[in-house]
Amino acid sequence: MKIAVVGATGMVGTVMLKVLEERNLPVTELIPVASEKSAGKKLLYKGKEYTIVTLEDAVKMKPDVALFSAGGDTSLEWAPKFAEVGTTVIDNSSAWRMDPTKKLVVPEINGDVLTKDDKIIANPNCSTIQLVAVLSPLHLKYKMKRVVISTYQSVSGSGVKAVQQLDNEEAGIEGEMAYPHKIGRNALPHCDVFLENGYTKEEMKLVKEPKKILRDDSFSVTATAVRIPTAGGHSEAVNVQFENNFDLDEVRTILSKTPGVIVEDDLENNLYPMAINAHNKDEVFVGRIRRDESQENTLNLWIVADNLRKGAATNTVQIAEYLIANNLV
Ligand code: 11C
Repeated sequence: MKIAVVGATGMVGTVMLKVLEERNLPVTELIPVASEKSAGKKLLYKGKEYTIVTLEDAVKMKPDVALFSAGGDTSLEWAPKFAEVGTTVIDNSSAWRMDPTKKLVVPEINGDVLTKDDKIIANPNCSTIQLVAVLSPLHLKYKMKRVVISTYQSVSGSGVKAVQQLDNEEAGIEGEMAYPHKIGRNALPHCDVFLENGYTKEEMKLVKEPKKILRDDSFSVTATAVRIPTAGGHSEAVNVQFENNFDLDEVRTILSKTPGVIVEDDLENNLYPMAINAHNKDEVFVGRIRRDESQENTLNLWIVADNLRKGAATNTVQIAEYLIANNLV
């Protein structure tokens, strides 16, 4: 399998290479792709040196699969060019997610929607992936009516410049600002850009993407997305009202049997999911599982995952694995 990684030197691209290596995909030829500035430089994959190439050269090499993490504009321009030469693109940007002709996939939930004809496949937003990983099995059992989400998102979700801003602030160094305000010792109710309706784009991703992945728009969602000074790992407080009543022990059993989900919920031992523990892990962690006593059939949850792994690189690689395993590529 000839696999290209577009944006190979970026934050998510670097993790994609790591995950590809760890999960041992049948890569016969790796094509690392980056901007003109990085072209010609070398990078290591499984102990072997590979030369970084430009997008133009990569298209000519006709990879079987291209994992894209190079931003929405690059994806809009280049994903169709790869698709034209027969490459299956799995794109980590927001460019294609809500396009009705493209699939938005978390393989454990809706991998079955994929066919050989899907040449551009969208990877959901990080905050969405960890949310639906936990909500999907509960929705199947109890049917969701309304979901209220508050996120606590790490600076790594905003990219290298934001990680640098936090590092600079912690070291007391004046530097370039990625955010309009200080992030250290702060909480910014501002992830991605503001839209006409007063919500941020990140909040609206949480409203729209779960409905597409779960193939159901009968439930309603509202969200507030907040950036906090954690280096990696997004956390979410989730309040979910179901049509049907539930039993808390049954909820725990369902979640503990869900592939890719780990229940951490032992109050006596102060065990609950934390960003610091989710770092470098591929699973989604859920805890603080409790009944909302103010409203019937309603559950409160705390959901945490490594936003660069299951939230981005790992899910993208898992889509590639699914395609390979089902002879769809
Ligand atoms: C954040 N979720 O943490 C974003 C990062 O739409 O793929 C990923 C943006 C996206 O700000």
